[in-house]
Amino acid sequence: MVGDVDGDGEGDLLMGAHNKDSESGIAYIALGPHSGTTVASDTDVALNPATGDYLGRAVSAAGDMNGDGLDDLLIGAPRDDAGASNAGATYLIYGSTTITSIDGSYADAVYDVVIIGDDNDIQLGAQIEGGRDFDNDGTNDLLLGSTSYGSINEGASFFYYGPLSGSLDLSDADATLTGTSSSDGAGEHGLIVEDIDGSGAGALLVDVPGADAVDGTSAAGGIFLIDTLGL
Ligand SMILES: [Ca+2]
Ligand SMILES: [Ca+2]
Ligand SMILES: [Ca+2]
Ligand SMILES: [Ca+2]
Repeated sequence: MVGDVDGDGEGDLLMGAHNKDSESGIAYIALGPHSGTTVASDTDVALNPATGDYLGRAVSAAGDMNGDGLDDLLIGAPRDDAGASNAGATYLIYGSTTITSIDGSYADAVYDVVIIGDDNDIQLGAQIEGGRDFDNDGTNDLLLGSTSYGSINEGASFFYYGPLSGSLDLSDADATLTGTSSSDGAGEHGLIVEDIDGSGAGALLVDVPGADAVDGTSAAGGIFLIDTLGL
């Protein structure tokens, strides 16, 4: 569920099918109310990929990022080539009472904000966490992960404070959390924990499956909690 995207008071669904059409992928929006069985052909909006983009590998609720009262959508296309070959892209699409008007469009033609990867094969958009407010300022924030980022595939997570606008890349991230050794895979999963006590800072949980343990065990894996970004 991604909240109410079209403002009718009913919860809506966002789904990705990244293997469709030889791994080009597709993303579906199914507007509520929901009952019984809905098949892909019944959805209200289907967004098309560029060839081979792996569209919909990750999708996430964004919450209301632009303050218009409608919930917004995050869709990943990790093999998009806008920044570099298979560098990937993450699209933010604002909710709209006329969201069905984009049915059949290409995702890269209808996004409101895009974050693009800028190095070959880092596949930005394979891990997306949105819809939560890290710093309790009333606007949700965004955490993206790339397990193959870096010269030794150490991986990284990229954190952005909302609101977002325009075309962004990795250099626009407000914080970058990188792995330290080969094949750490930092960024495989990430979670934003909201600032529930009003201290001004929540926490980030970043999964680093290849991290070495403190006792020296190689690639034991670990979940890292980051509660200050030093910003
Ligand atoms: Ca709705
Ligand atoms: Ca909105
Ligand atoms: Ca590609
Ligand atoms: Ca925030």
